[in-house]
Amino acid sequence: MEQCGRRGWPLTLHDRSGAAGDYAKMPFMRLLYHFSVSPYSRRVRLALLQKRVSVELRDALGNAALLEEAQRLGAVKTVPIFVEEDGRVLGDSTVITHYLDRAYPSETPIWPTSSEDAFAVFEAAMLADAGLAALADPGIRYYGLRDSSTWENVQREYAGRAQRAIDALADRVSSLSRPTVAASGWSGADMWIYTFVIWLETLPKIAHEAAFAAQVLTFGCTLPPALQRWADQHRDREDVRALG
Ligand SMILES: N[C@@H](CCC(=O)N[C@@H](CS)C(=O)NCC(=O)O)C(=O)O
Repeated sequence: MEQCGRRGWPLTLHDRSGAAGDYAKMPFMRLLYHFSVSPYSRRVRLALLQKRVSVELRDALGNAALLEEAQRLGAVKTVPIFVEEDGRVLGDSTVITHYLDRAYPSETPIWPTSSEDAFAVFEAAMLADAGLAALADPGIRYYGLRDSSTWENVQREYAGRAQRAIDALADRVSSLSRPTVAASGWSGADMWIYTFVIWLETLPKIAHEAAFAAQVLTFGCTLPPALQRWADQHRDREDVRALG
């Protein structure tokens, strides 16, 4: 069991990743199928902590049985997959977090409701999503096509898109007069940017053992110091530290 927060964070995230198949015998609780290093999954884990919604974590990375379970549940076969207490299943990080805001309205919103914050928050989330997809789709999903004669052009196009999104995020966080994108505080925008930055920082460290990281690095994108400095302000948050 992973304790969320070392100074009394009120939630527990139970990680019984190794125990696929035993669950029919247990009382049902909310589940999150996730990949420990995936920014899509990690942003949902931050959102769950913000909403103080407890889940049982099932890390499907490298666990064939759990991955099969997750893929059986989700029509488009991606993680994260959120399973409600009553067994209803939702995929897609953006959708899950919008659902959490509506299903658990008494806690701080993940997506701020004021029009003052909305523009910057949704723009930042879009840039993080676009940058991540421009690297993860061709760099991981479609990397098998790299021997195609058109690969160089495709790679240049997607690397350009990713870098423009990353640079735009650096520009946005540099112009903030506070640590968070929204005036109302930590929000989905910060979760989206932070988990993307951490993923980009992690790639060179794991490239020797993780093929996907080495593949993404062939796109040659760079992480501006402004984004790392922005992330520095959040690295010690209890919820961020609880991600491990
Ligand atoms: N739009 C989805 C994307 C999720 C996604 O791409 N997840 C990756 C893990 S990082 C995945 O499941 N990859 C497995 C696959 O595509 O087969 C979201 O926001 O949740």
